[in-house]
Formats: sequence, structure tokens, C-alpha cells
Amino acid sequence: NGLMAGKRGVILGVANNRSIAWGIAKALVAEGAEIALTYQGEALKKRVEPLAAELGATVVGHCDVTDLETVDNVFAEVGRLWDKIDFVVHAIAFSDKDELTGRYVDTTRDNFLRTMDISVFSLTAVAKRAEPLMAEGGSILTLTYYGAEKVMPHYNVMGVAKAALEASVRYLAVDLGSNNIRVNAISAGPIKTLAASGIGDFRYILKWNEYNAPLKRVVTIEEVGDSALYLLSRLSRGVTGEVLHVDSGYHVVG
Ligand code: 0WD
Repeated sequence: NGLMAGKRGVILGVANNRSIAWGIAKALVAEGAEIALTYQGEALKKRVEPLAAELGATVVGHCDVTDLETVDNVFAEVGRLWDKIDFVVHAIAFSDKDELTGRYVDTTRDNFLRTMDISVFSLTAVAKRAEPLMAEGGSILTLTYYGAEKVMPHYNVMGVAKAALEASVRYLAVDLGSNNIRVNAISAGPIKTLAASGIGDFRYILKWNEYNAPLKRVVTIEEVGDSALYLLSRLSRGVTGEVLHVDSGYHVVG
């Protein structure tokens, strides 16, 4: 049994066992969910397959959001596997690490567009493909960061992208709400993952959060996973368009 018994869904963005998506996957499976994982490229396939096996998850294929055909294929595969799904987790972002340091004003047009495509548009592309599989309603969750609300050192174009992502959550919540599909975000505190290692002075940001957050520590992927469980389960059935901070409370002081 469990809170997610009988629930099925897709998780995009597991790169390794430090990924936030992995923390969410573990929390969902512990409560009885059945999950499908995707991998971004052949290099990540080798990482994702054993992780999927650990949770009894199905790997539904290669999904690189810059190639929408791969997104179509993944959702077609999910539709063949299960007739309906209950949730989708979008834990994907990318920006050139040379621009996750220094000044935002120096952002190039190419990287601006690429960052917005992978980190923002992809949520809308995924929601559009998930909608027909959520005939009985569902819950879609994405991951954001405080750099959307306040200027954080080095976060630069990713902060602009996260602001657009949070606005997308609100627009999607309205579009899909009449079908009982909820769309929410978790604004996670800094966690040492592959994606985070591209951000300038990341160790300093971690220390800063540890010293200043109300809980006097940084959060773990397991803590983000447990909050995700709330947003993806019936416990949050009255909640949509929301950005939930899972950041040891940093946003109330930062
Ligand atoms: O401190 C942090 N780590 C925080 C992360 C704080 C707050 C929010 N987040 C967000 C990130 O911005 C992202 O949206 O959480 C989400 C998940 O990120 P993560 O768990 O920190 O990082 P990681 O384990 O690297 O997973 C992100 C993955 C990619 O990994 P790499 O590092 O190989 O780029 O996003 C996927 C990929 O697996 N990804 C893509 N997937 C499909 N198509 C693409 C793409 N084009 N690009 C990246």
C-alpha cells in the first residue's frame, strides 16, 4: 500500500544518484508509485539503467528536450505501457557554464535561447504531451530556484529562465486546471548535483545558506523528494500554480 499506491508517472531529469529527480523517484516508489525514467543521451543511459533497476522502474527511452521528436516518442511509449498516468516530474535545466559566472549582462543570445529552450519551454512541451494521458487528472511538478526571485551571484541567465519557468507554472495551472491537472514547482535550496557544479562559487553558496537559513543547514534530495510526494499525491489536491520553498527556510531571510 502507500500514499502513491496505484499511481503511475514519468520522471525526467535523473542524471545520477545525486540528482534531485532521483530523490523524488525514491520517495515516490517508497509510497507505492510505479515510475518511468528517461535519459538524456547514451552517456547517461548507462547511469540511469541501473538506477531504474534499483527501483523497479521502466526506462522509457532517450529524451533530449531540444529534439521534440524524442519527447513525442517518450510519451507515446508511456501511453503504450500504461493507459493513463497520474504525475510527471520535470527536473531539467541547462545553461553554458561559462555564463554561470561573471555578469548577467554578458549573456550571449545563443546561450540565452538555449537556456530558455531547455529550462523553460520544455516544461510546456512536456505538459502538452502529458495532458492527454491524464484523463482522470494529474499532477505536474518542476524544479526552480530562489534566483528567480532575487539576484543570486553567478546564477545569471538561469535566474531569468527560472522566473519564466515559475510564470509558466501559473499559466499552465490555468490551462490544465479544468481537467483537474495541477501544476506546481518546488524551489529547492542549493544541493551539490552535476548541474549545480557548473555554477560559479557553488561551495560558497552552500556555506552561505548553511550559515543563514533558519534551519542552519542545506536541504537533501530526500527532503525535496518528501515535499514532492506531497505535491504529487492527493494530499495537495487543492493546490495548483504554487511555488513551494524547500530550502531550510532561506527565502524568509535571504
Ligand atoms: O542546487 C540545485 N542543485 C538546485 C537545482 C536548486 C534548485 C533547483 N534546481 C533544479 C535545476 O535547475 C533543475 O531544473 O533542479 C533541477 C534538477 O537539477 P539537479 O538535480 O540539480 O541536476 P542534475 O542531476 O544535473 O540533473 C539535471 C539534468 C541534466 O543533467 P546534466 O547535469 O547532465 O545536464 O537535466 C537533464 C540532464 O539529465 N537535462 C536534459 N534533459 C533532457 N534534455 C537536457 C536536455 N536537453 N539538458 C539537461
